Amino acid sequence: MQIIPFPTRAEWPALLARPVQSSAQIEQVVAPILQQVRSQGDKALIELAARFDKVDLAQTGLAVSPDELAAAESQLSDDLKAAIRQAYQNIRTFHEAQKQAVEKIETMPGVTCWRRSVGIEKVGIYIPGGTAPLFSTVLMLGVPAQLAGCRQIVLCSPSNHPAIYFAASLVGVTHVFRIGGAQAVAAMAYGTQSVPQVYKIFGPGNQYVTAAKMLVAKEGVAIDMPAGPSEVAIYADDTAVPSFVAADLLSQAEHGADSQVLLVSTSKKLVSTVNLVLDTQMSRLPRRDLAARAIDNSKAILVDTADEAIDLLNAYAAEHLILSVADAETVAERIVNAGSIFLGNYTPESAGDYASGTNHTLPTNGFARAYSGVSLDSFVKKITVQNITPEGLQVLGPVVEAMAEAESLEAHKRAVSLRLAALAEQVTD
Ligand code: HSO
Ligand code: ZN
Repeated sequence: MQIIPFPTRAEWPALLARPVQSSAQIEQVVAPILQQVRSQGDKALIELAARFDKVDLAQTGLAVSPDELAAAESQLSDDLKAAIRQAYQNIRTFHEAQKQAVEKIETMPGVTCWRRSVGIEKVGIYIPGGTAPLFSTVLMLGVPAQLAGCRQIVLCSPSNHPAIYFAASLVGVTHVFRIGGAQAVAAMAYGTQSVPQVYKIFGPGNQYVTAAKMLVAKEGVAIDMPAGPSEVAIYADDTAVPSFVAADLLSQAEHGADSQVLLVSTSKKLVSTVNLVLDTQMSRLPRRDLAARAIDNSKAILVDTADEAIDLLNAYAAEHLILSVADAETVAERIVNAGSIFLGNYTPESAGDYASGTNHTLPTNGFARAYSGVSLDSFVKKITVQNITPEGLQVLGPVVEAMAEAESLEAHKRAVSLRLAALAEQVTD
């Protein structure tokens, strides 16, 4: 891993920049796919699966049957099922606590306002195929959808891994389809003869899937967030255990050649030891080729002081931030830009990726400056409700009248004035 010793602040932006992804070309490929699915529905899905994935969906059917979903359980080891059930429970417990009781607020006497959370009726979850079957993502997206009370939860994945089906059953997914790629996003966005149309689409994917999500978002379908390559930043001092730090860097690097990892430290000794251990650990990984390519693009940055480290981490706005430093919790208080923070030597990112309870769908690419990760909120709309009594309108009405008049919106003013006049008449009657 490349070591950058003590860069100046002026050098930070270039050091922390993510590789630019040229989306225009990809959009040109994806737009006709969306169009084809929109106009031809299931027929297009079958044709595109044959062309891109070399699978015959006409033969298998687009939908995964309830029997096939139920059969997945018997194909998994008891240990894996127990682990998935525990993760499900922890994610559920953490997200359940995000529910807020409805609070009725009286802003003025007789003027009562409140907010009701309502689950988005129809949501779609995309789970990529690729080299790793991300069934953990089924839990991360399915659990909050289930808790939010989404009526239809549609899952599309080109992978038929039994753990994906088992997790889908646990979270109460209502429809599962064997569809992958941009065409899966199109199917959920527009609906086809078989696939129900949804209002919001979640989930990771390659550049084509991401481009498809961005395109349908322009047409009014909500999406979770624009997903870039996964990232981790680790801030470590001499209290950190080098082999743990190396393992955490590699756990992110093995996701893909475009993954981003960053090590920040005030300690030269720590950085050079991590670098050595990293090479040894990497050589033993089954996915070492992918990890090596990610590590090639990654940096270890030495800084002079803790304050500088914190400024640098806030400038980077990592998706995952591990603080392997003394008094990590106090340091964490000073972090204002990060998707999810992991404290101390015994909190690996993997814990959050799978099972501690927090969500692993997080803002990448610097989006953590302004976006949060997926939570229960991502699956609900908040509807405000208000109720004003006649007495309430008598105190609030003049405020509205004055403002409406000043905005030259006479009808707005009249909607109040007529009512105030009617109330005045009732009094004189
Ligand atoms: N680190 C990934 C999530 C994941 N890791 C799934 C393992 N499985 C993005 O947050
Ligand atoms: Zn991961």
